[in-house]
Amino acid sequence: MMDYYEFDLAGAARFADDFVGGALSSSEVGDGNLNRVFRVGGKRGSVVVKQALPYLKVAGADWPLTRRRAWIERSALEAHGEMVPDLLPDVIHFDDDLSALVLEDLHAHENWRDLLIAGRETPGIAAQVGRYSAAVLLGTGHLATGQRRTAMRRTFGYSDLCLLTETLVFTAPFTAAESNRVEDALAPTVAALASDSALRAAAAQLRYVFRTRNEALIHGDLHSGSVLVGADGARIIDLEFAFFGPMGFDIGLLIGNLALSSIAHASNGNERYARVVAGYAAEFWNAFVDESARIWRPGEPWFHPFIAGVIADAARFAGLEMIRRTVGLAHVRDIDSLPEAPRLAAQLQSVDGGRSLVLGPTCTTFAELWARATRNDHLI
Ligand code: ADP
Ligand code: SR1
Ligand code: MG
Repeated sequence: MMDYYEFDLAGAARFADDFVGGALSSSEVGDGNLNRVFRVGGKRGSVVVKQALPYLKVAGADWPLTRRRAWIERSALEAHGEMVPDLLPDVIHFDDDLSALVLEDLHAHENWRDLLIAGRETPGIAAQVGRYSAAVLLGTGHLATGQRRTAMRRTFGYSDLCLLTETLVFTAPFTAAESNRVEDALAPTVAALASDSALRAAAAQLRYVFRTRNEALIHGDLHSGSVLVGADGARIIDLEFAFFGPMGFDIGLLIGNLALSSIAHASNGNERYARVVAGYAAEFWNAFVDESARIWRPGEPWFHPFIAGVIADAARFAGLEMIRRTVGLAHVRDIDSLPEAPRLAAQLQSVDGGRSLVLGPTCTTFAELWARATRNDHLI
């Protein structure tokens, strides 16, 4: 039993010493919102050390947050790794007392969000993320054997991280909460959100779906920043929000983040790349459908209704994600990094597109979802 302490560079190096054949270098690589992430190099290569802090890093010590998330991340990496080992980093070591993981260092990989912001092409990545989603959602969902699924459901209960999502995704953006970060020019828009009783009711209803629909072991935070991209393809990281929840949440978050990227590029005059991102979103969805069809159990006659249910849910969750990433606590750099005029245009369009997804008629196809999200049906 080792008492918890927060790593500094030297602490991370000591912790990883055995896994690199003697640590020679240590640096901080994490730009994440929640945890500290270090790279430790030694005679036998390098590893990544990810440590959970007892609070939300981006908000500081005033916002306590359970360190149990490190255990959830390790366990979810193992569970999802059984289905798609090629798409996840290896877990080399885990220390529950120190809430720290030693992970395979994906040093030759770049963050997908960074690549999208830079307007770089990432062929095949969206399809791999779609394959990941189908494999893990169907593999831990209704296609998993009864006993295994029951055991997993016991392991991955509704965590404090889910409560954080309830606050940041489903509640704060619609209640003018203090934690929101809003540009002055958007203040009237945010006031309108808070007095939009239909929207507030829809967000509360979706929060109920998030709480109660235990469909599969979802990633729980599947945005473009949770995907690393290398010459050998995609790796999905950051599984600390994993729990048994609605499949459409993962699908909606990913598509919602791609919609924000596409809107950002279109607002900034880069219509060509906005179309490229629209293509990635379609590729992600199509790969999800194709892989789901491949692993669907023969004899189950309801594949099409299943897919229709996923896209309908995904559209609603994508709408919430687009709104909260614009006026909530956790913004996206895709939009925040733009010059003022295109930034404000992109923010307004994101709130507008998000609202239309949350409140509009049920989406039955991906094309409908994308057209409503981006108000740009010519992009696909
Ligand atoms: P947080 O949970 O704090 O958001 P992440 O797991 O998203 O942390 O990691 C933050 C950043 O650290 C990633 O965007 C990436 O740059 C880097 N990182 C995380 N895991 C690895 C890894 N296995 N290999 C290389 N870099 C990594
Ligand atoms: C404000 S930090 C919290 C957010 O970062 C994580 O990646 C999740 O998206 C969470 O909502
Ligand atoms: Mg995280």
